[in-house]
Amino acid sequence: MHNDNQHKRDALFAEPAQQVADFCFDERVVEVFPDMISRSVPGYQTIVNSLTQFVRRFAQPQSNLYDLGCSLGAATIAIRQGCEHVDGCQIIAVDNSEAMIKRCRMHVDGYKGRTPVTIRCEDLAATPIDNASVVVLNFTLQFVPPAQRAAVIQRIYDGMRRGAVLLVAEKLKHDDTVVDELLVDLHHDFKRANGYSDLEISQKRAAIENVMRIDSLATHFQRFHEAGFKHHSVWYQCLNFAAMLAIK
Ligand code: GEK
Repeated sequence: MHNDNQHKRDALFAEPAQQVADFCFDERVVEVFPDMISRSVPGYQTIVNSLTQFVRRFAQPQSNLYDLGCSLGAATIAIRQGCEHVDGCQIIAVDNSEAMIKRCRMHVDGYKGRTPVTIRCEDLAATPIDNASVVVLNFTLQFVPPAQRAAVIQRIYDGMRRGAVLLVAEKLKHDDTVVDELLVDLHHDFKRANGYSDLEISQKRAAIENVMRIDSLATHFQRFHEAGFKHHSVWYQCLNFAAMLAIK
């Protein structure tokens, strides 16, 4: 993203806290979000850039494209770049953080594009999905309460056209504890190499633990299968972060 935000460094967990509060997507997070996500999520930029390629292949004329949990609109902008030559597309981007949505509107307006984009502040579980050719959940499903996830995926499936794609990127847990501990450790090394201190890493971990509940790959695949998707796969993985696709 090319704006001033990019240069605001995330230091939200740099000072020792008496008690670490649960993480939430408020104004303070919005301020540093692009820096936070790129220094914390291995492969994030590769995944966002690749969305354009997927959209080029899957966007159908006169269809809707959804970015659910859009934050500041990085994926929305990538989606828009992919469908500019497809007639009659419409993008719907939603996030339930008012602070994110306000800044997202500014970001998306800063880019030219002929595809109309509707940006709404709402819970994605309530977003009507209809006539969709592409649906993106880029690191969002992990914040939806686990008990709601199957229903969310089912509603998405029901609102998709035949041949449409669902693109889901998530942090993963591994049932094999040796592998899980190794990948968690390597992820912390990745964060350290990107300038986060041990204190920042441990306080962020404490802040996020009640808010972000991660699934295993087997759980994601089972959910896709049960919703009715004909095909699913991982198309990219870096450490314990993976991008998956599911085709109706
Ligand atoms: C990107 N996709 O840059 N309904 C709507 N939004 C939600 C919900 C919900 N129920 N729960 C959480 N969110 C983006 C990155 S960030 C990932 C997505 C991260 C929103 C939340 O407000 C936040 O903006 C986003 O999901 C998750 O490609 O911070 O690790």
